[in-house]
Amino acid sequence: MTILVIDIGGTKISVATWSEGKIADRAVYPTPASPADFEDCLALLIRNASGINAVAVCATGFTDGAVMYAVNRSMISFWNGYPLRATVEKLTTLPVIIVNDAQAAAWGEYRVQSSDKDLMFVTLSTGVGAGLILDGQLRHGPRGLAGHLGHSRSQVDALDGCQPCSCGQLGCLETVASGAALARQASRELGREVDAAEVHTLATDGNVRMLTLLQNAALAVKTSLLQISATLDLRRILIGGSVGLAPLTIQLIKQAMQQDTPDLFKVDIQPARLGPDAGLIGVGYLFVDRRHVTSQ
Ligand code: BMX
Ligand code: ZN
Repeated sequence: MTILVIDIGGTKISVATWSEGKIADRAVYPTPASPADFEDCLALLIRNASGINAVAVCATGFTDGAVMYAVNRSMISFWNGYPLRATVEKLTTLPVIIVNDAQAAAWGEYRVQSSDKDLMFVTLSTGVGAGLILDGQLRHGPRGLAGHLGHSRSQVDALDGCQPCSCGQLGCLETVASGAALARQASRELGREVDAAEVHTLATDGNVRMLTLLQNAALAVKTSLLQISATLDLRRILIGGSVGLAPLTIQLIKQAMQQDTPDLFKVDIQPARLGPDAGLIGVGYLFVDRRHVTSQ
């Protein structure tokens, strides 16, 4: 079976063809800002695919499998009840699935690892998302919200103080450690526009203020991970996403984990095995493994 797999993020859309857990013809496009441009982009991706048997889409936001909703309402402006499944079904008669991006990536990581029945995948990218596998089942939740760790209160404030989150709460982990949050804090600190990639480059080149910013974000992530792992008794947590896969990020979270953490609560932190393809590979597996998904 060959599946067209699409990963819709807050900043970019990745697309590929999936066959038996391997992807080919990967391409990346910026996420369009308007529904009309977004639908044109989807139409192009689907029209260009040949020899496929299904379309499997994972996307930022939570979903009942048909409609997309935003938790962070500043990320995709029209994601407030957007009928993604119906939109894709207008473009193809093939079977379609729609899943949250981090949940799909968690399933991908689960399918390619060997032993653990429980696994958590955390993406640090435009936002902060996560997916949970418990006892071999992907946890979706009745509303599709499971895994939205990025919207739990961070015990560590951002360098520019406790900030409102676009989900309506204050001081969420996403306001401290997401790519958007790093860019916001660095831009205020340096007095010019800086994106998350530049924060990493500057910190790697010895900029102490940018390194302090990344250390603070890593401490926030570690503190949140400790809480969830103490709650669920997780042994390993996998980190992905464009910010999460930066070598400095993993190194700083590991360092934070070694500091002031009793051995009992230490968690093994590793980069996602599937790297930036975890969502694309995972959503293909989810299509073929649909029986493993719990919705309640
Ligand atoms: C946000 C939320 C999550 C998503 C996470 C990472 C929205 C639109 N998205 O917390 O559903 O998993 O960001 O998303 O509310 P990404 O686009 O940064 O990969
Ligand atoms: Zn929030």
